[in-house]
Amino acid sequence: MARSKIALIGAGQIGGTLAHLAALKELGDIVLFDIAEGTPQGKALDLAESGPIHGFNASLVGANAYSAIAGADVVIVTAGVPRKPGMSRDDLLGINLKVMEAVGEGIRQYAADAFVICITNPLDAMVWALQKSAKLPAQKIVGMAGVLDSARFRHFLAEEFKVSVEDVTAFVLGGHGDDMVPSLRYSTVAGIPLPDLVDIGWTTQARLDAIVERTRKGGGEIVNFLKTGSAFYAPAASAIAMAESYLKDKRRVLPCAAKLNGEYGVDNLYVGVPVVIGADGVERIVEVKLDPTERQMFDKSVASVRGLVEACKAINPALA
Ligand code: A3D
Repeated sequence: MARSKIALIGAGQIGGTLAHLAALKELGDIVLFDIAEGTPQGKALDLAESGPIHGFNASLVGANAYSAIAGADVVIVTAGVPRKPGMSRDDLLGINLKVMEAVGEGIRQYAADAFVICITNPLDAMVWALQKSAKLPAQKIVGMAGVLDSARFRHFLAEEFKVSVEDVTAFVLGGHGDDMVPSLRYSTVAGIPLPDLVDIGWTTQARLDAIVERTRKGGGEIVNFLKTGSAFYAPAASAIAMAESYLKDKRRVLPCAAKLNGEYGVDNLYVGVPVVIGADGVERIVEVKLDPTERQMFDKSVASVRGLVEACKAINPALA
């Protein structure tokens, strides 16, 4: 059986980490693409030279031409600019929209059968624009945000309860912004919902509220530390989990930005919801019942995603 091919569009902080993880996990052969000359080539060679030490079998090449991604099974897109302190994800919209148009054209031409994972911010609007410009079916293109947001939530909860992260599950809905919706009643420790843990005195509602707030601002917390860029280790790990579920037909249930067509009462918009990822891409959108408070928060989050998509359409009416 031929090895899978993984194309990484953008060879920056996340792109390099994606290449490293994909090689360590032997997910397939890897192409790093970037417009910056030398960066993808240098990172690919450096990583390939770590192969004999780790003992992984994967070829790594760097490229500045889209033809190098031809026939890719998975494409992960991080091309664009990240946030600096004081910037919101939305401040990136104009610059990264142009990047998505160029990347979409490259994918359409050379990797139209790939499963595409977008990471570029502002995520929910950029994945929408990328689907439009790449002209891919909605089940073959998703945005990575929920896996990362729920991992942050799980990490904070595990610290709060002093239990293993393995036993904490977390559920996050909505757009990847400060108004994302981390759900307490669908998040658990070994199956015990968080409100029940308040009832048995493991924590308090006020402490959970503070954790929810920290989760919402989790990206900004790291930007403020790093000053010159944004998070990259956990974002890369998140996208690799999604790619692995597709390549190995694992059918994992992961929160992703998926195109909604009526689910959750939303039409024609990419929003974070739980989905099943298998060999056909997004095989199912999981639609849970929201209580009135969750519904209100979800609607607010959807409204801000819709605002960003409208801003994209205003910049480039051809995408509408
Ligand atoms: P960075 O290290 O700057 O890498 C971006 C790379 O994109 C650079 O190497 C650029 O040369 C390259 N690039 C720019 N324009 C193009 C183009 N037209 N074609 C190909 N490559 C291009 O950034 P990063 O890796 O830290 O972050 C990448 C993106 O991910 C940013 O938009 C971040 O905001 C976003 N991000 C999203 C999340 C989510 O959870 C959704 C988390 C963290 C970062």
